[in-house]
Amino acid sequence: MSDGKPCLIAVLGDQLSPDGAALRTGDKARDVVVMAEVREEATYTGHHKQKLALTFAAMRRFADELERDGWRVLYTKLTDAENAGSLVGEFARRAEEVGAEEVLTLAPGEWRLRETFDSAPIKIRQLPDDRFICSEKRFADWAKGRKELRMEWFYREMRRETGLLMEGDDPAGGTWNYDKENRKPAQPDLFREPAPTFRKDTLVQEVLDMVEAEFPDNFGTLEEFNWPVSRAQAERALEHFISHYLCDFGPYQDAMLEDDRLLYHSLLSSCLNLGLLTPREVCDAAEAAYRAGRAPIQSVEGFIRQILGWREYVRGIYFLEGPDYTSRNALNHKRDLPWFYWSAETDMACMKAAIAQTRDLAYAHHIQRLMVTGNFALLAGIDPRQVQDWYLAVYIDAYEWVEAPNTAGMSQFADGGVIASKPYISSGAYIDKMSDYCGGCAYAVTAKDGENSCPFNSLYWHFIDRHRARFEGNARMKLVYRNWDKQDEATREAKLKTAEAILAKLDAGARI
Ligand code: FAD
Ligand code: DLZ
Ligand code: SF4
Repeated sequence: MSDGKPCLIAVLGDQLSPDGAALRTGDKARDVVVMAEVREEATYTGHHKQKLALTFAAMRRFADELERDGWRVLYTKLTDAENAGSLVGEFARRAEEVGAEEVLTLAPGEWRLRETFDSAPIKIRQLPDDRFICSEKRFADWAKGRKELRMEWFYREMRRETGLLMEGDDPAGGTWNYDKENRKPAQPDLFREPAPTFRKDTLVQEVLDMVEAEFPDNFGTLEEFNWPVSRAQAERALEHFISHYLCDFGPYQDAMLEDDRLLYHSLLSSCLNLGLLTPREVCDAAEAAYRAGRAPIQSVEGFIRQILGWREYVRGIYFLEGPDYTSRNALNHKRDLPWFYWSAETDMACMKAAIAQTRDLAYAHHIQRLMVTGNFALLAGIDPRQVQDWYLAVYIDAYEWVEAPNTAGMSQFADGGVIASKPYISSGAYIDKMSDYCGGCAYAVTAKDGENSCPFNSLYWHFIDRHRARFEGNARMKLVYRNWDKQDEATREAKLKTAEAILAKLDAGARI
């Protein structure tokens, strides 16, 4: 890079941050930015149509912004005739065009691409992605020598290190974690400020049309597309969340309502994952609301924990555990993913609601992902690779570094307990407590067995029974096994028989 030759600075579709290390290192007067919409990235999974549209629209907008900022940008659109079809192919083509010998980029958020870049015929220098609060090295240092990794301990260290929500050496409000005060069910609130809307200008409309034309069979619909595609729109989304929803975020973050698909969630994950917002500025904005007395500690702490804690933690785990993480299957689950995950054609009201909103919005909130669709897949023994493929495809914010640990680890226990100390499973009672789905369901949540009983009820005990050897000794599950063993044999038999019938229906591709 020093002999006067230009360097190519590659900005990938989820690296849309003007102050990432690659752009910071580059020289506007000499270097050239390369950005490319390519089939290889558009098809490594069956991305939701809205995810494709958001990626391409945000990339185009960011390229415009870089040009306005004085960069020379070589941008390839998906349908350009000369498009090489892959990132490495485009880098090579552009390098030849400008006489560059080296490509500089932020290390991608996926092992797949890191390995591809390492073995590319052109030299690609991958700089550590410094858009996170905790670097990969920092996480590895923290993890070194620990017998067990737990998010809570990591999170407290991050609080101390960043000073976020700290009063000297103590946590603000006197407690590190306010989860116990949260977890409330919600009621519909007709007076709540509506979610912000983002104008579909010509650029966005062009991309939406292109996605519909090029990917007509991909999962999802585009009608309700309403995602921030630029830094300015992302700032507006953040501001709106802080002003109108943060206050109630904590208590209702686990709640689910049939007619309120978003509740008090921020919908900021796509902005964060694309790089339109930094995690630090989002945490700072939430903390400022607390300090100004505009939001209570339990909401602000709950929100900051998701970003400073969970988001940084799962990324650390993904890169610490290595490329084989996604192929683990600790529970030896082998069943195929039921077709209704793609069609929403099921009589289970909770599953139907979560999948239908996923199709229409490319969004479902954490508890829908974990305790509805994830819970069902785990109880039913679905192959975790297929479950991961689904989560990677269907959500607006899906990138492997964050999707895989959440799905394989937190949701499916496929990593054998690296992320979760016990499986996240529940019967229908939890869903009934946290949502209003069960009232309108074809199944009876109070029925424990029989054809009309809630499938989560019998599948729950089937899971407990079939995984006794693994979980019986887990201190956090002792009570559950005691409860199972207390039930008389006929009751247990009836539950297991009901579960077997449901699993047989799944295997036969029948509707449930
Ligand atoms: P909010 O509820 O408003 O939370 C605020 C922010 O905290 C989010 O924007 C997100 O950046 C962060 N956050 C919250 N929970 C997590 C978490 N568990 N891990 C990482 N960050 C978190 N999140 C993704 O960004 N991409 C994924 O591909 C993804 N896949 C998931 C798969 C499963 C099975 C599960 C259970 C969770 C997954 N999550 C994923 C985490 C979480 O569900 C989403 O981040 C969240 O629902 C996004 O909506 P929001 O922006 O409204 O979040
Ligand atoms: C997700 C995505 C898609 C759909 N398309 C592109 C693309 O055409 N060009 C690009 O540079 N990046 C794209 N991306 C984002 C990459 O897949 C992402 O950088 C990796 O998944 C690593 O996180
Ligand atoms: Fe879901 Fe069971 Fe409730 Fe139906 S009864 S909505 S399947 S939890």
